[in-house]
Amino acid sequence: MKYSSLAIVVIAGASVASAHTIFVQLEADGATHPVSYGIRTPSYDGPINDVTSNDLACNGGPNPTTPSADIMEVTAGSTVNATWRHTLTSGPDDVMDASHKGPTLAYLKKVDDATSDVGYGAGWFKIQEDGYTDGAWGTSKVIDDAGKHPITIPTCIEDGQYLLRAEMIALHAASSELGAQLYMECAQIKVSGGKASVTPATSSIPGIYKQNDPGILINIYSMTADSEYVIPGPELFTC
Ligand SMILES: *[C@@H]1O[C@H](CO)[C@@H](O)[C@H](O)[C@H]1NC(C)=O
Ligand SMILES: [Cu+2]
Repeated sequence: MKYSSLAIVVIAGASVASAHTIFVQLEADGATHPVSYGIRTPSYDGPINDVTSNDLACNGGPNPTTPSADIMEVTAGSTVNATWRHTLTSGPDDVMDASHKGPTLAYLKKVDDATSDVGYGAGWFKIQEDGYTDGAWGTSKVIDDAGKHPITIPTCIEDGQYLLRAEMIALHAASSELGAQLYMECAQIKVSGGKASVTPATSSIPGIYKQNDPGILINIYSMTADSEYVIPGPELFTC
């Protein structure tokens, strides 16, 4: 049993080296923004593996990102779609290799200037998470829905500029240390219509995950439909 699980990991790892993913564009307030508009997208689609790296916030490092001068309007309480694609030029059938199973998550950080904020550091709060339910992974739903990752912007936050960090964590090789593949990009948004009635508790990125978190260091091949998956990171913020 152990041997066959290991074999699957090795095969999956070898065949999907070029099947990573990028959060390429945002659908918000009725607009489908062009690819890379208002998003710090990288030219390379590789993951971040080191959860202690500053690159965990808005990517970078091995996947250098291009700055954007654009900021997208988002109404508090609305649901936006982060759209994921294998590369910046892939179509809706090419989101990410199906082997890349794991949770989807999203975080916000209030900033003075979304075009210049470094991203990493304090101020982040989690606004969406989808782990493993009845044998279905969050990432599989995104792949099956043409790369659409729905994220609801809380109604109770204050207006202003934010970084919206959408994330998918692929666990196909996560049974060894540094094996989890974390994919994330930051969109630059301006929220309006917020009630400013609740102040979220915030966390630092890096700092939200540990390399040995049960949701980061895990053998997903031993899971059944009834298995419980512990989504990593801080508690989900709700109004
Ligand atoms: C998000 O995608 C769904 C389909 O998957 C669509 O019905 C919805 O209108 C999209 N939302 C936005 C804000 O475009
Ligand atoms: Cu990959």
